[in-house]
Amino acid sequence: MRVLILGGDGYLGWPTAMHLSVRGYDVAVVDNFAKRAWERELGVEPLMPVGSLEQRVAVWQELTDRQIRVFVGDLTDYDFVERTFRELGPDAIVHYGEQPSAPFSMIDVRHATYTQSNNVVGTLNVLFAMRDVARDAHLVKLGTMGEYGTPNIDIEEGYLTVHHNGRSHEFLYPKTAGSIYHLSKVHDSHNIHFACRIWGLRATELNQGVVYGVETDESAMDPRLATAFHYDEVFGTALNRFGVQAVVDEPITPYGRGGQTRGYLNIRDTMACVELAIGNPSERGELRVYNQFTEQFTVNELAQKVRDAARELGIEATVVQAPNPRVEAEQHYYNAKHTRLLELGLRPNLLGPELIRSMLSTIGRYAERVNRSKLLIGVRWDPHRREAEPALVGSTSEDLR
Ligand code: USQ
Repeated sequence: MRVLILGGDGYLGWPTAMHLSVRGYDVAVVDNFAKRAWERELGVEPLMPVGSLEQRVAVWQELTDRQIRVFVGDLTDYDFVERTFRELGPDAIVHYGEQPSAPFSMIDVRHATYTQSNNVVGTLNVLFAMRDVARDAHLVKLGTMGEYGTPNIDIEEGYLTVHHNGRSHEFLYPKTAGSIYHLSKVHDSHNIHFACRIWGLRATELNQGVVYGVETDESAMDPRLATAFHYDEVFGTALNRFGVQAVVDEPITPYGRGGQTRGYLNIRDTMACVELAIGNPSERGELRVYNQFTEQFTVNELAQKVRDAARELGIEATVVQAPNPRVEAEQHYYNAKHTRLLELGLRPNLLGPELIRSMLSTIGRYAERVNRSKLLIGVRWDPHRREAEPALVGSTSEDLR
């Protein structure tokens, strides 16, 4: 089976390429290395040194004798997208090729418009190229749980049936996204739904929660296969940041009241979910939606888990309730369904103390590389809002509940 991974140089794209390649899929990747340019712009770097895509592909071939083909180009260039799809004839297209950071999209108007045009136009090009030269391919698109926001009702997997004046209709679940980035994915969802309804394309959207983890089985085979793990405010996500903060003796920073609840999953489970989606393609004309996470936590709970695991390694981490740079609900109802991937056979790697300790130990090997000045960069959702004063909490477990 021929799989084309869009965004194959990224935190998830590269491990997915290796994961599928070693399992016998014929894998090709597309990337324009935009993420590396954004890193240079912000002066941030992944925790582990990450070789160029060409170097990593060469190391992979040396170790496994398996080839991963590379196409360098930009998804916002329609001719490139169509040419690549025509040349490769993919059975499945795994689409990670987007600007993935909420804070990046909120820096200013330039970053906001860039994020939406890059993500929405790139995905539209993918849909039109599928329509014209890869009609049978199955699109596996990385969506996000953040599309739904934090509504005061249960979150279903993709759709909601609305009963109104004696009639009912099934709609895409209403979206109340919390950043310009998350909104770009909402717009993608509507465009993909349209392409399935009108052109009969087949697609699966994986509405993923926050991913954590330093490595996968394949990236751990050799340091030269490492993936781009970030801890900075813009590209680092909650648990990954908390782990680095604990190791380098910087305060762990749940924002605001810390009751923000999100779905989380291990990077190894991302690989498994994508493989399950590829192996079970949707029908023609169907957009299937899976909520892709395995557990839900508040950020205070995560901070506490990291602090407790660090203590077992002899690290006394502190937790500081940092002023929230975002505008978001800090205490809210959250009950998101996530049964469909489990029904397909997903066996989750849950977040236990041993896993956090092993993450902290791996991070510890690279502690010298941490640039503390990038832990807080200062992107704010609304620069006109007054900040609350930071308060120190966290001396007891009770404080963090
Ligand atoms: N948070 C803290 N302290 C920090 C960093 C984050 O309290 O130091 C909080 C945020 O305010 C937020 C929550 O943790 O309430 C999650 O933030 P995050 O930075 O871990 O994740 P987010 O911005 O939502 O985005 C990440 C990925 C994105 C993906 C999304 C899935 O960058 O690509 O779509 O997770 S989800 O969150 O389910 O929408």
